Amino acid sequence: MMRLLGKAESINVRKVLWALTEVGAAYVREDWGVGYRSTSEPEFLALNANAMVPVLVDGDFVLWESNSICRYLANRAARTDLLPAQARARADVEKWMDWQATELNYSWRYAFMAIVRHSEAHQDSQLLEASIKSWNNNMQLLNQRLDQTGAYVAGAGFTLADIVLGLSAYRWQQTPMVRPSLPAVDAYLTRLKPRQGFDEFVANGMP
Ligand SMILES: N[C@@H](CCC(=O)N[C@@H](CS)C(=O)NCC(=O)O)C(=O)O
Repeated sequence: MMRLLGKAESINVRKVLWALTEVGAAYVREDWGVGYRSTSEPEFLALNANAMVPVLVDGDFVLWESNSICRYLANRAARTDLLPAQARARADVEKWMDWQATELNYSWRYAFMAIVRHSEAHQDSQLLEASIKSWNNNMQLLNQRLDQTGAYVAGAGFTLADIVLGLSAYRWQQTPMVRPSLPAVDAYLTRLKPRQGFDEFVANGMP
């Protein structure tokens, strides 16, 4: 059985938990990360020298980076609905996953650490304002894209891009800050709600 190392509160672990549910794979999860076993322990560092969760262990195969793990799980289960085989369709899904992991994630980090985590190291009002602005701008871009497709991020069907961006959209919606009204993002979260795993791993009260 596969092992997933990482605390259930982590947004990156939650991506993998939702992906595991979507593909119907059996797994055991172990609590690692801040508040649990330290990722600095040699046992963990031997699996991921980056000292970050999640890590997936599948037999003698070890993988880290949440989006890569999601892609591996879809490939392993031959789920071309989640990650298409056709080059262009696949590139569209991967583009949005990469955008989430880079542009979108960079934009929210400061604001989230300040507003939700109340981090003392993130209380500069100018940096906070800049982060909120950039986060909202990125979400506006997502809203525009969802307006175009009228359904999911990569088009008419649910894909891995919706796993990673569904979690991101929920975090944005749950963070108490000034937010523009983004009806397509709100409708998107409502559209995702019936999926197995959504209530448990996404809309579970943890931003
Ligand atoms: N790019 C990595 C980021 C992983 C990451 O930031 N993990 C955080 C939790 S969300 C972490 O491990 N923090 C250290 C800890 O909890 O010990 C991924 O997507 O997997």
